[in-house]
Amino acid sequence: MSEIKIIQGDITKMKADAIVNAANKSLLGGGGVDGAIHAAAGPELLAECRTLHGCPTGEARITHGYKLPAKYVIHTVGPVYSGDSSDAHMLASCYYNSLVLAKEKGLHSVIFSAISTGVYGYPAESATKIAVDTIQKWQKENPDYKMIIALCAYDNQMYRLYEKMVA
Ligand code: AR6
Repeated sequence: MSEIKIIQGDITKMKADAIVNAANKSLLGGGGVDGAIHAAAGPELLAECRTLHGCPTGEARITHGYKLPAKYVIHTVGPVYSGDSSDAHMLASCYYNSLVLAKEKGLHSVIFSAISTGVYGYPAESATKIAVDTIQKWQKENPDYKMIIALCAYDNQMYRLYEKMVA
């Protein structure tokens, strides 16, 4: 019932029930995709984020999308890559908890940014494998729920990695 797609480009231009932001624990914006999402959504997004009082690593929170084409933004906080075994567990939790939240909210299409692979330094190859494995685990556990799950690559290299992992 659900499917995984790979797409490339600027996630702030993409239409879906929700896009998933690579946020930090404050949820008050930053650089990278987080900065781009806040800039495109407008100041109301930051105002709603302030009411959430942050988010621990590995968890997810949801807000409206405001001026974005996406109806909602799921904010998840990836691990800062340290080389410790807890990194993989935390990154998997980001994908899993974002999908749990999307289903709770009754959403049927979600586009993920490549959590932790920018400023937070997670090696792209292992991060994409964790993303795909975790999404597939969620799909197996939710066989009757219709969800289009897209992985958004910003550059060609990430796109090729996703292609390799999904194949
Ligand atoms: N659309 C899609 N993907 C993008 C875009 C975009 N517009 N811009 C960047 N990416 P990063 P992190 C990709 O650094 O590593 C922020 O300051 C980018 O190529 O945004 O989880 C937060 O506030 C990379 O593959 O997130 C945190 O403090 C991916 O998005 C911190 O950065 C994630 O890169 C989070 O770091």
